[in-house]
Amino acid sequence: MGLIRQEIRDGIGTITFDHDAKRNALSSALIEEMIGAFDGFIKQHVRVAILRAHPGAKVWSAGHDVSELPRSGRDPLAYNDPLEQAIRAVREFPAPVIAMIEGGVWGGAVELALCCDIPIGAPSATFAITPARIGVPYNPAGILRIMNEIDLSVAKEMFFTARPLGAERAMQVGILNHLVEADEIEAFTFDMARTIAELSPLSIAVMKEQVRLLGNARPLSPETFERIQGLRRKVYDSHDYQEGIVAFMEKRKPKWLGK
Ligand code: YXS
Repeated sequence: MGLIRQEIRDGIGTITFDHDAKRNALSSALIEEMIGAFDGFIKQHVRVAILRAHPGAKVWSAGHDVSELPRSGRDPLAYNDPLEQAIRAVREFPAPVIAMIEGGVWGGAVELALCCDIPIGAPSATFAITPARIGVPYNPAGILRIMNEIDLSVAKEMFFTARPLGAERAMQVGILNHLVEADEIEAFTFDMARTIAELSPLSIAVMKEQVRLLGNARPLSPETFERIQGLRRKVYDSHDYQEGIVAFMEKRKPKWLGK
């Protein structure tokens, strides 16, 4: 069953999340289809990609598929986790990726949206970073990427409250480049895509890769790396990590013990 729909027209590649039954949760199957679509866009020399949900969607994506979060003892957001692979696919795609956002964006899907090059939202767009809801220790690469995209104090508020941020606030804090009425967002997005598609693809591809490489340029001593890994292991070996996932699956509030 297709979990995404994809289309190429006039050098513009569109990927539409198509798994409303699971609120477009970023399962490994959906991510595999998404990465396959990006690979196809590269072969077809697509000039710009658009990542979206259905028109009028209540949920753009519910984030990582909680049922696929590894149980105890393993890093829940390791380098080869499907969500990390999806984020790398967007960041390394050799053309701009526009996130056209209607509806709620949850958990790791916020990072996916932020890693797109040009986020455009409708008034229905909301953004909630939710590891604290699930008991997951977000990964260092993801934290750094979010720190690079929004003010540190706003990022901390989002991590520590797990509360959704509305579209207006998302505009104020730099999560969105544009806030466009729902009945205009498609025309607005495709107009921008057409503008990009008419410009030099090589120049744009190299500028995008330079921004990615320069954005990653923060030295991390082995000691700091080991300290971070130790902190993370403490969480994903904990009771609370298990409890967060089980509570979600049982549709009840988690009982956190802080250990
Ligand atoms: O009960 P059924 O089988 O119909 O399935 C339900 C939900 O279980 C399922 N679903 C998900 N399944 C796996 N992973 C998810 N993230 C997920 N979200 C939803 O979809 C079916 C319909 O869900 P339901 O009834 O709750 O829909 P709704 O319209 O009432 O509410 C939509 C949401 C998005 C507000 C609600 O589903 C929700 O709060 N979902 C969880 C959002 C979330 O906390 N995501 C973070 C996932 S963990 C993650 O991304 C990172 C690891 S981290 O946490 O570190 O950021």
